Parts: sequence; C-alpha cells; structure tokens
Amino acid sequence: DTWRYAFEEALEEVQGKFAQKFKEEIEANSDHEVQLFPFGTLGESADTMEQAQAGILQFVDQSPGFTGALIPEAQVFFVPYLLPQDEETLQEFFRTSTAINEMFPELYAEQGLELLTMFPEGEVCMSTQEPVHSPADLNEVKFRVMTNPLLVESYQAFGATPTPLPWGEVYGALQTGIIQGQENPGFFLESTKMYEVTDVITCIGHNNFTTAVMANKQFYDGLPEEDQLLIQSATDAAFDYILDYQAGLQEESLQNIREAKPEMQVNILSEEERKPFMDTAVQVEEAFIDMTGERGKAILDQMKEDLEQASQATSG
Ligand code: 6CS
Repeated sequence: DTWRYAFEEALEEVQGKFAQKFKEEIEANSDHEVQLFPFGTLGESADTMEQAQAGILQFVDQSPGFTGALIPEAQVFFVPYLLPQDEETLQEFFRTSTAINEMFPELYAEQGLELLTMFPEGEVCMSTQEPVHSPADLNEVKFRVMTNPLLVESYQAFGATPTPLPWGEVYGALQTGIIQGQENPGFFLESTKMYEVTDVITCIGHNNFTTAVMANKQFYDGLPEEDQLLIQSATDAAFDYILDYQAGLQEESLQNIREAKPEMQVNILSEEERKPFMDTAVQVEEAFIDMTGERGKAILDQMKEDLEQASQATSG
C-alpha cells in the first residue's frame, strides 16, 4: 500500500531530505511505498495538518511554529535563548530529552497524532531591509512570524511589530513592503532566495528552528507491530541522517548568500549587542506560562532539566 507524507519545505531542503531518507528506509525494508508531498502541493502547513488529522495523509511534518492553536505547549520552542547554541549539546538534547520523547507524544496524541520525532533545522537569523544591532532598530519594523502567539510575544519583546503569516505569503509580502523582515535558518534564507527581497541578515543566537514529524494516530495504532517498528527505525535512521546532513550547513548557506549577493550584509551580533535580546527571555517565558498553565510550566521545567543534562553530558 501507499503511505502519503507531506512536509513544509521543498524536496531538497532539510525537511525534504529527512522525508526522502524516511521513504528510502521504509521502501528498502518493506513492500510499502511512501509518496512525498513537498510544500505547495497540498496547501499551507495548516492545511496539511488538517489532512493528517483527517487521515488523508498518513504522515506530516509540521513545525511547532504552526501548532500554536492545536498544541499550545509546543510553543515552548519560541522562548528565546532556551535552546543551546552549541551544536553538540543541541543534538544531545534532541536525542535524550524527556520532554520531547515522553511528554510531547502525549500532547500530540490528544490531537490524534503519533509524534515520531522532533529535530533541529539550524540557527534562525533575521533578514531585514535595514541593519539590526539592538531592539530599537526593530521599532516600526513589520516582522513576519509563523502563525504562533508566542512568537508574536517574542518579537514584540524584541521591539518589532510582529505580523503572523503562512509561509507562502512571505516572499511577496517582503517584495511589496507589507512586511520588512522575517526569520529563518540559513539554508532556508538561501534556498528560498530571501536575499533577493531583504538586504541584511542578523544572527543573534536566539533560536534553532525545530520541526516535528508525526503520523495519523488511528493509522499508526492500527498497524501491525512489525510496521510500527519499521516506522520507528526509519525515523531513527532519518534523524541520524539529518543531523549529519546539517554539519556546516549554516555557514555554507550564509557564504553562498554572500556570493549570490555581495552587497548583502551578514551581521553576527556580539555578546554585548545580544544582551538586550537575551533579557527578553524571562518575559516571554512568563507569557508562555500564562498561555499554557500548569501543563506548559511542567514542559518548560522538564526541558530546562533535559537541557542541563545534555549540557553536562557534552561538556565532560
Ligand atoms: O518560516 C516558515 O514558515 C518555514 N520555515 C522553515 C525553515 N520551514 C518550513 C516553514 O514553513
């Protein structure tokens, strides 16, 4: 039989690479076929999530940035400076986190989804028309964020005017001046040619783009154990593959952008310049707890514990 799998990016972008590896593993080890639906073939992220919940799709990759209404707790990934900037610690965290591997699956299950994995896609940087060296520089900047209330809080705290939009509208909105900024990991800034419609890239180390892959739960629960194990091992293989695939990708992408547009400014802010952005974390954390209550707080606390353990495991 054929399993349908949609994701939010193109085939040769990170989510597409993950999906291709997953497909390869499933097809090499079973008679099942996986049909891939890249961004744009079935609508925006909100559409593919509905299709996955309805069972029209068996698999979907949807980033927490679009899961705000469905699973508010997943917004924890938008507390600035929560995730470590050190690559090794970050990867250890995603591999071992109790919050990710035990708590989030329960929340996704309530929405009819079997959470298979979450993985990082790279450091998020801003791309804007004018240089950004402090929150004051974001004043009056209409800044596109994914459709997620906590990201709105976060960019408000950064001094901007956050404007939630689905991905498909971003390039056009920058071109026509409806917005003047957006954020994304380096590879995506390059592949989607954000440098054509913005002039400055600013990295402040505030986040790493997290995404999630899930199956329709009814479909998954109805599978024989052997197929569930097949899906688990294909997920594990794709997870390892995608972390390896990303080694050096951020720097390489920023370099390619500089080559494609030599006048592009790429600014990596200093610790001192980052400070006022870092100071907003407390306020965004509070907003997160206001939005999600006890359950959100439990996830946040667990994540902090997991991060601490990941950091200890990788520093010694
Ligand atoms: O900014 C966005 O909406 C998109 N960014 C990435 C890296 N992946 C998919 C998502 O739709």
